[in-house]
Amino acid sequence: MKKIIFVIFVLLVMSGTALALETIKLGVVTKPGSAQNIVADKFKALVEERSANAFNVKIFHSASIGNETEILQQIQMGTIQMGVITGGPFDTFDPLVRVINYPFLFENYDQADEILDGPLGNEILESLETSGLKGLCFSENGFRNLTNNKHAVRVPADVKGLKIRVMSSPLHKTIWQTLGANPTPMPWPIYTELEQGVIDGQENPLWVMEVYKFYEIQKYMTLTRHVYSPHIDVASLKWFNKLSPENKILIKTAMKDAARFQRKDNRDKDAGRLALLKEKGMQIVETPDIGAFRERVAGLKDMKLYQDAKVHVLLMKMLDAVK
Ligand code: EAX
Repeated sequence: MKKIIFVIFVLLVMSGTALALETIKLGVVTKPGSAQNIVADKFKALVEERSANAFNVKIFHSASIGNETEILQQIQMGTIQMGVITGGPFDTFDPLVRVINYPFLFENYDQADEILDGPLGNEILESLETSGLKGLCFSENGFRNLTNNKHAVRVPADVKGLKIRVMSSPLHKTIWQTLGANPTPMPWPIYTELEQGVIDGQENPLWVMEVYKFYEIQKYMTLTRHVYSPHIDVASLKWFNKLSPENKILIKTAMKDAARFQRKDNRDKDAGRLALLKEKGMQIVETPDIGAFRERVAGLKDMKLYQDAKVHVLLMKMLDAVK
């Protein structure tokens, strides 16, 4: 009997060594079914499979470990290893990220992919290292659209005085101030604030209106597509630097594959979402006067937000690249 117990003990120790299980904690603020969660779930599946379970990814969702700013701080410190975080809140960590959230920068998905997957996108990912973050790649929230509960918005004048929730980002606040709204920065989620009328509206891609059921509490939507909102998929630089060369490649490749998968998934579902939101009774302005909106915010590039030399140079390169 003693012998059998000893053999089982030895086998357990051996299998434990062979597996060398390492847990990767990954944070997102959104709930299952959201764009960020689709990236996270796919990344988990790929990494666990490709490492034969040497890595185990534990996803903390629905802001259970804090809002996006707080998750980024934990990643910087290395208390959690990874996150799929919306572009907006990076603004206060690294102003260079502001460049990709510039209003009306990208016209379509192809343009966004070409630039973000190219050298200009890479410049932003590399810059994050100064903030202790390893930028792996971009996945997407998508083009952001305005919703509100007061009236239909067709031209910038219709925005005047609307209380709009924005992400914690000086840029997003300035965009809406410039358009004449009354922007309030607030972390995600915001259903209760919309329901109780603390704010009149918000802006987000179509999937948010569906997954978070904003059609129940927001009557009007305008396809403003004012900002293309990527997620930046990041790891703790401290943690990432300690990985073996093979594991660095494993993590980076799995995240890139997950991001590619999610971008396609998001785009494939867009038309169906618009139909669903109409069916649910939202009044949708599909062709607002984009020219007028664009003109109102055209002066942003000359504002203080973009005056840091590095930020300004990159913005000019981006604006040139999308011409
Ligand atoms: O992804 O805070 C935001 O508006 C984000 O877009 C939100 O997390 C949904």
